[in-house]
Amino acid sequence: LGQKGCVIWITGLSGSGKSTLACALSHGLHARGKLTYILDGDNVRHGLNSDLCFKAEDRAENIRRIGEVAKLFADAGVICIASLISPYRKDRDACRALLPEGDFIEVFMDVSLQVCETRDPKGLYKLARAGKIKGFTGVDDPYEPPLNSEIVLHQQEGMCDSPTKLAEIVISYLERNGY
Ligand code: GGZ
Repeated sequence: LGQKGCVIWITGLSGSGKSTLACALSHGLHARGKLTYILDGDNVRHGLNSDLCFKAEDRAENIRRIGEVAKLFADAGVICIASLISPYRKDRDACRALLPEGDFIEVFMDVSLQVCETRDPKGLYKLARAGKIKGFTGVDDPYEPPLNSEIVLHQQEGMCDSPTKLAEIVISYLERNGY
């Protein structure tokens, strides 16, 4: 294969652009002849993790399983892109600890709650504010921002870089680090 596997772990609030970045990243890497696989929280919750809901211990288990599966892909030489809110630092760090030093690359989508809520692509914040979804991250459930992410992608209202541009930032990190 001639390719070193790794895990790119994209964390951030709902609506921060995790899945969009995962997609753009995957396209950009394919164009460079790399093999990738996306594990998206929202998708994996329909299959492997369909027994889990959004209480803290279920989120922890969702993250743990995705971390373990991501590790298997990385072992196989694939660049595995995991995109899920993963609100708890402890759970993210446990996934990091599964991989050899350097092979877990955390990408923090640093987008304020206000911006995510303005975007509200699926109308979920609106439902959460109306009390129709309980325990929604950022509204009435916690999000612990990473303290030492390898990559932080800031996005402010009205100043959004295109997904391709954000993906290029991650790809140049990978290239600089031999992936
Ligand atoms: C947060 C929720 C919730 C609650 C449903 N809190 O933006 P989306 O819609 O498409 O992605 C979110 C997804 C979150 O799943 P994750 O597996 O990424 O979460 S975690 O890492 O915390 O396990 C959102 C939708 O599911 N969603 N209810 N209560 N997001």
